[in-house]
Amino acid sequence: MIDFYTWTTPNGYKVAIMLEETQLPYRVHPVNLGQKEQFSPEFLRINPNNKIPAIVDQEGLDGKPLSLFESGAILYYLAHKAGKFLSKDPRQCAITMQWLMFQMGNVGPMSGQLFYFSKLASEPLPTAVERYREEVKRLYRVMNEHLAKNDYFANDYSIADIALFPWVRRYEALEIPLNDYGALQRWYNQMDARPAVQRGLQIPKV
Ligand SMILES: N[C@@H](CCC(=O)N[C@@H](CS)C(=O)NCC(=O)O)C(=O)O
Repeated sequence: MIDFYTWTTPNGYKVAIMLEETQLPYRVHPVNLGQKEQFSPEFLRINPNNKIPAIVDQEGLDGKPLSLFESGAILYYLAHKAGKFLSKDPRQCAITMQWLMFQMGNVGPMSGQLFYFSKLASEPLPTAVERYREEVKRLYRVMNEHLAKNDYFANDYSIADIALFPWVRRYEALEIPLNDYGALQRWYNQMDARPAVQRGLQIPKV
């Protein structure tokens, strides 16, 4: 059994979608970020970095409990455990990890900063909004160009697609017209049509 600590945000949805896709047994523990539950001593024992998602796999891979945070590491672990969505071929595996890291190091943090400066910041900072909007648009162009030549980020549907989808799904909140990026829109529709993706987007139920 996998204990899954999450909330209704893109990094949480990545793991929720993966758990639904793999059908690994799990139970959900909502961590209400609005109520600052990520700072509770119980949760800090699981993730000292006070962020969701986190998991505790009670069996691990060797019968011993394994506690993990950082969504990219969790996706990698679950792919290994389920034997799904990460190719065993070293070349394909490296390409999948490249796009997973691209999400973790670029699309997630830059979209997060754009959302903060355009929607949440208490004082308007046009230079920050401009900087992050241009960077996010550049990242959309990179994804679009790749997907113009490839059905998915790696060869087949993988943890790279699962990591990127919940972030690209924020395009409206970021005021980026997705239909300016035809191939990315095609991929988005394909992802959105997957039943496990839709189920994952309902977790946690709040
Ligand atoms: N790099 C981390 C980022 C996790 C993250 O930023 N989580 C946000 C929600 S999407 C969070 O829990 N924020 C609460 C906080 O920073 O206090 C990952 O991919 O797991």
